[in-house]
Amino acid sequence: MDSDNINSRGLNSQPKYSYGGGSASRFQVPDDKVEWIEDFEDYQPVEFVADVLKSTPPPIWADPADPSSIASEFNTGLRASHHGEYQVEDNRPQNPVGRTGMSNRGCLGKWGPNHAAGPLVVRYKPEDNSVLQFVAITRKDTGQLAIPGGMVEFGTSVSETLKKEFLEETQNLLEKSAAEKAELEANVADLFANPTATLYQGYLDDPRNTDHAWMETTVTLFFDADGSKTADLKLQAGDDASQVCWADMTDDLELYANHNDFVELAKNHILGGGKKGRGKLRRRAAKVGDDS
Ligand code: RP5
Repeated sequence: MDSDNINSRGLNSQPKYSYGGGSASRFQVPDDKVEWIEDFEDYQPVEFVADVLKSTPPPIWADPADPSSIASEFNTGLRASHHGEYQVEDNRPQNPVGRTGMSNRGCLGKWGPNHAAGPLVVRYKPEDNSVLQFVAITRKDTGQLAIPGGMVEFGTSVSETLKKEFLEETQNLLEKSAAEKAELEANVADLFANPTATLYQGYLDDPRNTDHAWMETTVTLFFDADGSKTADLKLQAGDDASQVCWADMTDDLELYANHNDFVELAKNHILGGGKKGRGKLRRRAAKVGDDS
């Protein structure tokens, strides 16, 4: 059965999310009780706020603990969802896909949508050009392979975030001198000035999602068809990444969250194949009211 919020309900076979060293469990939500319209009288989500959000004042990237002061901003501007208007109950935005077994924000900074951006940089494998490869990181938090990416901070754009996260996680930009930074930025300028396609914008089945805070992402494809724009890239992990590599885009990849779907979309886009990944994501979008 194709059900939603698999990672968001903690039902995956992936490593359990550690919430910055703390641990948290979720109330078990059966497949047929995910959608809010289904009665679930016994539902008792676990209220959880990670320690990192509890400092006074809260971290710069986080909302106040009490959402009442920002309630008028929900469904507007940077707090809007890609899936249309979400419900707000008792000043808490409601996850548009459904129940997750956890209430409050978990370890996410924002109430409601937490917007991210992920650059999918793809080339043909130099030793075998029947194989596509993408720049993959190993995440420090779960140890899983993933598409690079990060949060779109208020005041920055998706395109800035795509380049910034790529440079920080795959080029270790934060540890470089000013001269080295300038060289690294120049090295990717052409690649990032010419995105191939926006592959996806919307809800992400991320293990950090809760009933009141969830990830949405923009995944952008940068396909270097002749290898010229990535020839000089020297991969070096940094920031949230412990490792970085060119990973073969094989069918048996096991990536963080539902990043596999985006690799599938990229393969279909480049190779003009079937609509497998696209269809799955379309069903998710349809369920939350956006069939684009
Ligand atoms: C994933 O988390 C997104 O796809 C994005 O890559 C990433 C953003 O979170 P951090 O890497 O900043 O934790 O859901």
